[in-house]
Amino acid sequence: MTLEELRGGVERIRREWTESLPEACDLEALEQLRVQFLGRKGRVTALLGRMKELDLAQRAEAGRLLNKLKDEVTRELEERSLALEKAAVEERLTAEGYDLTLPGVWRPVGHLHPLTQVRLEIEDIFLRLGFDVATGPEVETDYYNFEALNIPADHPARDEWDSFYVGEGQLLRTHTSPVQIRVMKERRPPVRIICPGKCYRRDNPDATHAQVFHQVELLWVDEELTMANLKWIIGEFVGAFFGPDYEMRFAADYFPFTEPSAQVHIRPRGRAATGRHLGGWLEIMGAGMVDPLVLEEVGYDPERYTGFAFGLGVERMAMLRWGIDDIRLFLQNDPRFLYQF
Ligand code: FA5
Repeated sequence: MTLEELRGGVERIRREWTESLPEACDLEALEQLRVQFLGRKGRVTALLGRMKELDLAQRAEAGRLLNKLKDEVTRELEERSLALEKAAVEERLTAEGYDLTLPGVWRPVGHLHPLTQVRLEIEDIFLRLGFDVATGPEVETDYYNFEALNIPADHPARDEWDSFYVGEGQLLRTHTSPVQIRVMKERRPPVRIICPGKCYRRDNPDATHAQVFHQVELLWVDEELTMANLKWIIGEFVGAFFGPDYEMRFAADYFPFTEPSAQVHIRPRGRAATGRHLGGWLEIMGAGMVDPLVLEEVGYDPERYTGFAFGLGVERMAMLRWGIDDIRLFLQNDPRFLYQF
């Protein structure tokens, strides 16, 4: 073979390639064409194989011609392949009847339950004040729920916490106060914790009482703590959570595990009170100075340490914040209620 014959061969292949390419109407036909021209036994490859018949001096020119042909064929093959793929996708979309310009379907995105939002906000306020979060079991023993809190079996105060018993000496905790005992038994003072969690009581359900509700317990034990520190911290907390449109008052109370004891009431005023059914005072927590008997029970020296604690109703906080007049709404999971928060 001469260089001229090779040149002729290149031109012929080029021409035939250009004629055949538009006829390959799908990816399968295109693949056949690729094999026919560029495959192991294809026409370009065959011509490349014949280069050795040329004089050495002519091989460089022949190589240039053949490489150019191969590059062009490869590039055009790729272009055609992309165009065919695109056309195939478009054809499928048309056949399936998709209209990509139609607006999408609105899918509701979930969010945190209002009670979770309130709990997280309460935790946030106390974390900033230097408290840790501690937790305890919901199925408690009589000892932690009552005995260690200075409420022996025959104590009349047990009537306050009508309980769900689940077995001998075991009950669903009626408050988060047992977590105080568990933490104090594990740590030495100073102790500064809050304990959020569920509580269970056989209360008659009404607008402000549920049988399952949430509390956040607070406990601070250190040297030289007084009722003034307790009042200060409650004031800080109520101010941070409710802002200026709410009033707070303390009233005397009794708990066997605190002395003295108090309850805290909150009432919206001004704009916050407008149009609310629940316009009056609502009790949000019980509080007090930890009774020395409780400190002794956990092995703290009551001569050296004092402490204070409170138990806060999370539902009540949410009710006051949003003007919700029935606690049962939180448990019904009605989306018309929940999507408002
Ligand atoms: C207690 O549970 C005490 N453990 C609180 C405490 C802790 C006092 C530490 C002193 C020191 P009380 O039963 O009052 O106290 O409940 C505290 C708060 O929980 C109430 O103010 C109220 O906000 C909420 N609460 C109580 N019972 C219910 C209920 N059935 N439904 C919804 N919230 C309730």
